[in-house]
Amino acid sequence: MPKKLSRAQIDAYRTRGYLCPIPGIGGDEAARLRACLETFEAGRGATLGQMPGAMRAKTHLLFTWMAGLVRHAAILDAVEDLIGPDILLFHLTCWLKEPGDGAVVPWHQDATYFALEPFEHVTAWVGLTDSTVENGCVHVLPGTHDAGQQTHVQDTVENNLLSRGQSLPEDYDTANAVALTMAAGEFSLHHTHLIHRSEPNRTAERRIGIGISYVPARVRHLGPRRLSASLVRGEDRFGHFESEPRPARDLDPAMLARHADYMDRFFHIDSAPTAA
Ligand SMILES: O=C(O)CCC(=O)C(=O)O
Repeated sequence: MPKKLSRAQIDAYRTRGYLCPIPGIGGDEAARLRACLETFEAGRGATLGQMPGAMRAKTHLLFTWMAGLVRHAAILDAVEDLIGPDILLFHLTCWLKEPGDGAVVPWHQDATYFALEPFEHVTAWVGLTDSTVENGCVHVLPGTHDAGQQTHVQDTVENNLLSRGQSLPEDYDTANAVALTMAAGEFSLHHTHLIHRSEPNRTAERRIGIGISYVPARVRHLGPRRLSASLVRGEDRFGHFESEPRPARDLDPAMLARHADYMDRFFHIDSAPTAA
């Protein structure tokens, strides 16, 4: 018996490779989490401002409020319906798009960045603001996950938010694309092979989404380094990853050191899979 999704939604995910929008943490909780993020940013002062780049990844290790979000039942129940009860958080990215910053995300598949197998990783993208076509929401190409891993090239697009810049060379027909619009507090789910991108924020407000990459505990990383992951539900009977602790307080020096270590391991992944 599924915990949150209907059988029709589960079938739709298998066929189209995504679901959106899904009721999630709610607008009030999204506003609270946004305020946590922006209080931290304000504390850095006007010149430093925004969340620094290195803290936008694996942010669940640095802040208790982010550690709570990634374990929220409204998200995990849906993820469990797709990948089962033993769930690891493999990676997290804060996708911040400021008004006028021109930031884009070119066409890509998440699997390119992760070198995991089997290809069961699912990304939950949680809106802390509304996500609209105007403010640069994610667009997906339905069904493209079925074709497996595609060859990416090193991208030269300016203002590319992708960490390693690998993207798909093809200019896909956007007539087939679906805009994943949602209200703050809702979320989407997409498959690791689903082709997607996002355009610049053309509004006067920032757009904030938290991309949370979940895998079943049976999934392995293919590279030579031992990577880390957080057990967020169930049991890890495989031990394929070093277990990340949950932060007890914000910006704990011990967790900052662990974060730096785990980030270093993650950003040295160099073995993108070539074929599914
Ligand atoms: O938030 C965005 O604009 C892009 C998100 C994305 O590419 C992802 O979650 O995989």
